[in-house]
Amino acid sequence: MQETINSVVLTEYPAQYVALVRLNRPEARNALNNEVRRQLAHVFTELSGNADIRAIVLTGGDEVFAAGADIKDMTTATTISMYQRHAERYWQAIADCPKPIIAAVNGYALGGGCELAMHADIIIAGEGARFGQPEVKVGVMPGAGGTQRLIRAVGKFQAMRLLFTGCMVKAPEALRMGLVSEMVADGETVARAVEMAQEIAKMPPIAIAQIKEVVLSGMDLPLDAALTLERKAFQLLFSSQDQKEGANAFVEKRTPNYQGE
Ligand code: DAK
Repeated sequence: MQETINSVVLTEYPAQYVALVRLNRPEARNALNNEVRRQLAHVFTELSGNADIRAIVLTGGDEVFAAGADIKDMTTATTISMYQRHAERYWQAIADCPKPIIAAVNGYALGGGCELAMHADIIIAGEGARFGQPEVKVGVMPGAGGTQRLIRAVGKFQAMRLLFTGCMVKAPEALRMGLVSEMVADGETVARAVEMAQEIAKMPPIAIAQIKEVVLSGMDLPLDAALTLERKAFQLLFSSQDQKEGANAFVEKRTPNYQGE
């Protein structure tokens, strides 16, 4: 089944409980203009509230994941027009998505494209993928979390190298740096991401959502507060039917069937 939201962002359902969101602006190398951002936000808001979806794969094209914000739009942009755009609302819809997001990256993930990939929870890269934050080369800097998410992913010294020079790193190096979760052959990126999404979709959805919330919220808290958050979320899961199902299935030596309740 394929549902076309419209031309620049497509949503497919390649397996039960799994949605595949695909950027579709190949003529501009999937550059993220306002319409792409708006549609992405719409799709992620819808999927966030859809109980039939337990994992989301986000991808671009075979040659380019996304070449960043639309530089052509920037030639006439002013401070006020950038402010009034409030693009952060669109990005926040992705950041707030409680479901696991797996980015399947082929080709270039640059600038806003790299920032988009970093909104995911897991990044599967094709061997030919390239990551970078080249905003500095066009006179600006990352504006959608690139400085903050990159330093958290790879640490100060790699982040500064990428941010100051705008250089690209190929998938094997990105994997070593911690910017990529797994590297596969270029032709297998989406299939592997969907396979992993299916694996995650078999897990108890409330536990998965709690893991995501605690990891992302906890990483910026003092350790004591983060550990308290973890403990409370752990205790909360004992109210779920899925917790009983998981424990009973183990004891009865059968595969658990999680309902998300
Ligand atoms: N914007 C607009 N058009 C782009 C584009 C981009 N980022 N990237 C490519 N295109 C267009 C090209 O202009 C060209 O269009 P035509 O000339 O055919 O009209 C077409 O796509 C094909 O591009 P190329 O001929 O360059 O294709 P190649 O395969 O040779 O090269 C490339 C692919 C991805 C290596 C190259 O296109 C490239 O270097 N692109 C620019 C990469 C880049 O510098 N990205 C960073 C952009 S700055 C914000 C949040 C975030 C941001 C800003 C604000 N707010 C919250 C407010 C982020 C900023 C950025 O990302």
